[in-house]
Amino acid sequence: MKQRQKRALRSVAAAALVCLPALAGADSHALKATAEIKGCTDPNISGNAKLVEKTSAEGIKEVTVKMTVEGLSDGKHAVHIHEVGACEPCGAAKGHHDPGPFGQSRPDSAGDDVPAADINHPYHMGDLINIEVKNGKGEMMHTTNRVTLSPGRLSILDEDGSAFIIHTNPDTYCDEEADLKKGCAGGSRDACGIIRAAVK
Ligand SMILES: [Cu+2]
Repeated sequence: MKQRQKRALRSVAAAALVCLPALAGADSHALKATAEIKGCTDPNISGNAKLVEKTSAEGIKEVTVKMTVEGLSDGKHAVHIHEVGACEPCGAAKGHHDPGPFGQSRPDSAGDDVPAADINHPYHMGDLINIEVKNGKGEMMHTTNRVTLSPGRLSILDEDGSAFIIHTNPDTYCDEEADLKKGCAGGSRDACGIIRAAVK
């Protein structure tokens, strides 16, 4: 076992000890993170996101994302967790968070003559649901067990961090192979927010 894995396991064990009261329903030990959302180019876009990880009775880690944003165009916009915690420029957030065995973080087959068979979207670990904006205000709440805040393969608080990206268009969820065309995951990037562990 690598030294890094040992350290990670020790920190998980330590966190488990500290969080024992959470098993009795105490909420104060839930792992939390936040993100401040800013427009990629439009300074009138702003918002925030709160993330809370809880462990189900079955031992499954579930992360609930609550997001509010102002200044986007009305309608639905794709929201994903992208693989790098960087927003300047928004392209620095790179592809969709997806630490799985396929490692194919591209959201679509843009530029390919034939859509690649291993494009994972909408099944990247960081793929979320659309946020709907009405009269300039959008709210979204979504619970996923595809990511964790705690250490492990699915963690979005990994070495290079993660960031939310809100896209210009809706995610069509690209459900069929033939749907994996350019833009099916929301197209260009409107807003970005680096996900940071909440300071207690
Ligand atoms: Cu995206």
